[in-house]
Amino acid sequence: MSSDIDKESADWLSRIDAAATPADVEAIRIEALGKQGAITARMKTLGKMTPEERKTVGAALNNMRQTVQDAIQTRKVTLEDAELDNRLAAESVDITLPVADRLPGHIHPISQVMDELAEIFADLGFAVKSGPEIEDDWHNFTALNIPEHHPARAMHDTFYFPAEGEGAPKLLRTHTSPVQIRTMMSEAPPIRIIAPGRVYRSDSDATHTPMFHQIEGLVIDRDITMGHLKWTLETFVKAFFEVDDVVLRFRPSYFPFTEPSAEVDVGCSFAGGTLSIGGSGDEEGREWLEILGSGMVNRRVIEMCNLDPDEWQGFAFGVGIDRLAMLKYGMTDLRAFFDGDLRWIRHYGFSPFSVPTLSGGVGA
Ligand code: 2NL
Repeated sequence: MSSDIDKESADWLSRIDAAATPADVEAIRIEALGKQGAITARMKTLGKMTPEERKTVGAALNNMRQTVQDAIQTRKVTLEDAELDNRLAAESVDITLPVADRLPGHIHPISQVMDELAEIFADLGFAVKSGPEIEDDWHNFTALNIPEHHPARAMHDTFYFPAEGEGAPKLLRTHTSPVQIRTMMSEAPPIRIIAPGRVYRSDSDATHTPMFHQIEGLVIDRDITMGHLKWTLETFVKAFFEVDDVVLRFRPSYFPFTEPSAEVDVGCSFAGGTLSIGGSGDEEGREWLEILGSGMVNRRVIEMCNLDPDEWQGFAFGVGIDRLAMLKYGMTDLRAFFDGDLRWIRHYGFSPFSVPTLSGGVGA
């Protein structure tokens, strides 16, 4: 009996040894040790044996079962390892292939220009400030020396919210000046800030959208003069357009919040159908292009912010970001900025991986 079992055991082992794949080994395992397997069947015969027989045959059968089980496990691992080695040897990754064309997304020109402006003014010591887009009448108008029923309010085609009880209704800010007002109210001078952000006016055509972007700058300190304003704007325009021979023209103007006020034009040329910044607009073949409004902060605005206008003065300016982007990067229709057309953003957008944003920086 025992030699019979030894022979059967040897047969299983040689079949296991001859198995060529893990699947072959699995088939043998089912044949031998499965529920209907040959060894399982033989184990079931133990119950009908005498106790003496069971002792010897049982030990031999258990021994066979364990040996076969171990051999199957070992052979399976060996064959699986071999299969993996073959695959690793046969398969290869061609790392010279181009990567799959995943859309990386683009930086919107407005974000790009805002980043460029923040970078330029950071070099000049300005901090970036932001504030609410839903404003109250006082911060948007009154504090800026635009009293109620003043015709200057009509200059801004303001979006008002429905009135809530007493008092003036809330509105969508028409400029980012309220951010500067809030800063003057909450921080002690000296102040050097820029306030970029969305502003709203009820206006819509090829050059006006009801929402657009503005950046305002404000400096409040002792003994600030128009000379500081001129140098700051000149340095900013040179850095932004990356042109050295920039000529600015300060044209007297009126804003309720500045006195004196100046609109600023930059000399440029449209020769060849494209805009190039530089030179004096008074030269042959050149023109003046208005780019921003500015002035010395009206002393009434300083007073309104609880500062003494005899101690603190400053300058301020306001620039349309969308227009700056169009001038620098050559778009012609402002409305396309907000259409969300992927073809437009792929053409005019910027790579999120291209740093730094400016070639030069401020060369002051
Ligand atoms: C324009 C004109 C300007 C300001 C904005 C300003 C802000 C405060 C006080 C005084 Cl808190 N002024 N801002 C000053 C002059 C002009 O913008 O035409 N922007 C496109």
